[in-house]
Amino acid sequence: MNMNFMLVGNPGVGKSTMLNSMMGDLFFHSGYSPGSGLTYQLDKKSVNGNHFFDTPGLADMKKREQAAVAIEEALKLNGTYKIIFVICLEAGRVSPQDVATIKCVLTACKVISNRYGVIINKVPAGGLPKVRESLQEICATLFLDDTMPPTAFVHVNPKDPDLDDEDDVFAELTDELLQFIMSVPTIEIKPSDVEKIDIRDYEQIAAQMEATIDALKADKELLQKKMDSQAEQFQNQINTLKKEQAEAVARMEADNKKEQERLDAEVKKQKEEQTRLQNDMEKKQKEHEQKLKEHQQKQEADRKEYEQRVREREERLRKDAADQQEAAQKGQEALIAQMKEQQESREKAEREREEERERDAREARERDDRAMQMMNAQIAQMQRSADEADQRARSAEQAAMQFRQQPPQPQIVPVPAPGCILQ
Ligand SMILES: Nc1nc2c(ncn2[C@@H]2O[C@H](COP(=O)(O)OP(=O)(O)OP(=O)(O)O)[C@@H](O)[C@H]2O)c(=O)[nH]1
Ligand SMILES: [Mg+2]
Repeated sequence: MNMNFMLVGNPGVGKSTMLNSMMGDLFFHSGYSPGSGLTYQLDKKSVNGNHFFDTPGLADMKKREQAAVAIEEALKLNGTYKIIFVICLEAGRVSPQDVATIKCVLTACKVISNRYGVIINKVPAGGLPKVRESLQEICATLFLDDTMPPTAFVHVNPKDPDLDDEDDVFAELTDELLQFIMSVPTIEIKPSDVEKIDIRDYEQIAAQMEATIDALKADKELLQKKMDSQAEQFQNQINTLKKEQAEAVARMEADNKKEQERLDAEVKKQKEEQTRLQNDMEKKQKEHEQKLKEHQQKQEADRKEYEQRVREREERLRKDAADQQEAAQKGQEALIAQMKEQQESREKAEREREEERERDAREARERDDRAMQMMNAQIAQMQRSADEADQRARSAEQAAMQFRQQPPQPQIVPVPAPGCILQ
């Protein structure tokens, strides 16, 4: 369940620091701020679905109106609240301003009644035993006003020396404080439950409270009476809460029982469904197994048949291959023989051509030789003819010379017979 945690208190009491501790980190600004409050308007943060509201205090006169609006706004956010007032004692005494603040808020939102908590914060270590001892007396003064329903949920929180006047310092939440916050009663608040916070008489209420507190302190008998009556009220509140708690537990147990019965019925139904499904599944499984077996048998038969076909085909192929190889072998041999034959005929033709060429060459040489011989004979003949001509020329010349020297006497020369050649 989402919870609205709302801390209300006067400036500087440590609300922002405490909210940070509750949320586990520095979400809100905290610090030493003399004069007026550091938180001056409603500040909201959420963690894990829970909402945390930091509100300003009403004691700051200048910002009181703004603070009242902020508190009212936080109360009107609708939901389940844990409302905790944070106060500080002044010299061990309740501050009239703190009482006035609680009174103003409880008056504006009556539905809260006594379902709220009070943390007496920053109690110095030295004063702790005394404060715890006189807690009843402190409560008697705190809830002095009869119009203010007293709460039994009051917690004393010691002062942390590490936080003294520090700014934005984170402090771990102590187990005691956590337990107290968890124990504070919750309250459902609707916006319609919240009236305007009336701050007109704030100072007057505070002054009146101060006077009454002083008077009460002086009148021991009255104080005791107040304490006794409050003790009774606290006891009643605790009894009421216990009763409520017991009723809530009983309601929860009844709801749980109902839920358990519903769940049991659901489980039974589911078990039946499961058994039915299981039976169906087993039946289907068996059918499936049978089908699978048949399928496997068929597959086995198919496989064998296939293997047989493959074997036959392989055999056929092997035979075909052998036949083809043989044919190829023969073809190759025939081709080789043919090539050999062709080669031989080529060589023969070549040889014949060679012989023919040699014969032609020889004949040509013989022809040349004969021609040469004829030529030489002709040259020799011509040489001889030339020599003879030369001889004849020389003879003619000699004869001419001889004729010039001794001209021949005319002689009668017989006429040669026809066909004789003159020399
Ligand atoms: N010693 C000590 N100082 C504390 C404690 N808690 C808060 N402080 C200091 O008190 C001062 C005021 O604290 P806040 O958390 O800012 O108080 P507040 O109530 O948010 O104040 P406003 O926002 O001004 O109204 C800071 O310097 C805190 O460090 C505490 O437990 N011990
Ligand atoms: Mg603050």
